[in-house]
Amino acid sequence: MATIEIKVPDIGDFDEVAVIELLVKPGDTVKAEQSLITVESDKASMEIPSSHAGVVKALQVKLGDKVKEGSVVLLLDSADAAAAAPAAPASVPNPAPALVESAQAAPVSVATAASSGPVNVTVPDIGDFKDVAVIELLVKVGDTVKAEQSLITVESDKASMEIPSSHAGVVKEIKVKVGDTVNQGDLVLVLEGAAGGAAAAPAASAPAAAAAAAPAVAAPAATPAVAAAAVPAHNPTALAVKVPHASPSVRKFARELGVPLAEVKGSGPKGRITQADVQAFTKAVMGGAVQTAAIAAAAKAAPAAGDGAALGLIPWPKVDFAKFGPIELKELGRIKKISGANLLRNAIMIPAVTNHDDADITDLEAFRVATNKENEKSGIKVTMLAFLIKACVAALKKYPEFNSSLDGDALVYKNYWHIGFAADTPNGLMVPVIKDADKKGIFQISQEMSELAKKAREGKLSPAEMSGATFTISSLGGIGGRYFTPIINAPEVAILGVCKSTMEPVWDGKAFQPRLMLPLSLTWDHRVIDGAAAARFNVYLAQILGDFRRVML
Ligand code: CAO
Repeated sequence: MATIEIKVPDIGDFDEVAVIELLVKPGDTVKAEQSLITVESDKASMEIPSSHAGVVKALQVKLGDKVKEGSVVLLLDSADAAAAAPAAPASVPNPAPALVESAQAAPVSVATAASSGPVNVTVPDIGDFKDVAVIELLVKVGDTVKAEQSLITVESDKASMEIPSSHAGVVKEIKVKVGDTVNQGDLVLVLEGAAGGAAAAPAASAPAAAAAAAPAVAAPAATPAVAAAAVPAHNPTALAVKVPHASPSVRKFARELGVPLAEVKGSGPKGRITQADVQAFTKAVMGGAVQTAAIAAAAKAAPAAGDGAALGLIPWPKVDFAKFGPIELKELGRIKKISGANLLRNAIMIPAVTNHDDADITDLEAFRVATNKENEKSGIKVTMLAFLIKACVAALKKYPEFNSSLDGDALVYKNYWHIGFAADTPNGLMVPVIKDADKKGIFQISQEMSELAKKAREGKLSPAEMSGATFTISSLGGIGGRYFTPIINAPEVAILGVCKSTMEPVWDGKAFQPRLMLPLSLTWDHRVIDGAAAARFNVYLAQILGDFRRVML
């Protein structure tokens, strides 16, 4: 074990960048390549990774410090380092892909300047980054842009950066969309009437037609200061208000929760959005103190009765009910409004089919009752739903398309099994999620389910506790009914509805036997799943419920 210094690796031409986030603390165990701190320039943020695995001994930087290549970030007790370089605690190899954010500094293709014809704006030299995802479009067709004005934001797993325009002009065509991946040289957009000239050549602002035919050549990287000096006209402020200012990890966190960053108020330096800001925003939304623009729009677009105009339908009947008898008007609750908008979208957009079946749970129910009796003192009550969750995981593993989501023309197969369950609450329907149900036993699932259901009823579920489901079960077993047609919880592709089990006479080939039968209703997305697959899924599920030992096969 040796104590080594972890230093800021090559970060390109940045002279000094500010430390805006500490991602580890003394005592933390870190892996090689794990991000340690986030640093930020005026247009990009990046995470500085560890070159070795080990335990953090002491941080050598604090928030607000300026660092550059070679600055010591922290001291790490590392067994790796001892093995690799026992006598050299000082310098460590350059980790990770060099986190060079050269985009805003070296964007400039010294190319067509004062041409009035179209100009192709391409992705400049972005250092070692490959296949970075476009996460924001900052301009639209018809916008007038200045040279150096940011056009799109791209993001890798460790850095986000804005890609600036090499010319001034009017946006004629945008060649990328959110979700695309781009590399150096890829076409971003086409500008027309590029009268401002290339950004790195402000002197050419007087028409320099001679440059018009020159091929695009990426200019050498300049520091942000140089870039700024070269483009005095560059004015990031108007843009900065529009672009949420957050580190890649915070952006990722917000995306996972579905939080619109543009609506979050940043409390960090220069209005930067922190993870705590995103959490506070989510809490405020869940508590009803804040409404996101999307929710407000959805609630407005899909009021309780929905007017159907957007779908070209005839208007919803307007009836003066008071004419026929006494009435009382009560505004729908917030959860009902939100779930209503979601249910309407899912019902309309998904070509859904429901298969009904029965499972013989006579033996399983006897086992459940005996188990509860044996474990009376544990305080954990096992209900049929816990077995159903486990049985569904087995069926989802056998038929993985039921555990997938549609992404355009592609299917995303998920190698995790998080099962949502519909919970009836005084405020409306909530769907808490049992995460990694495949790794949990029946007792653990039962206990988590009862805790989550309690939280749901008390309105205390966190967004994280309702996110990430890959499949949902809606059980009305405790209430009654025979069959129903549950609505798929998009972007999932199937949902299982369960009703109350009843004793029924079942023919065993010789005689009718009294068997406890559980009604199952599986709704599935016909874009992803075929009828035969759905029938197989149900048959397999019923087989497992009929003989739970099959789960082990
Ligand atoms: N058949 C017969 N009895 C059943 C059963 C079934 N399929 N499922 C549960 N039961 C029994 C339980 O064993 C329990 O009996 P005891 O009180 O005698 O022990 C009783 O019904 C109540 O069970 P429960 O509902 O408390 O527990 P659960 O694990 O089955 O369900 C929860 C938990 C949170 C899913 C449930 O309380 C709930 O909210 N269900 C409604 C879901 C819903 O609204 N779906 C519709 C969505 S579409 O609008």
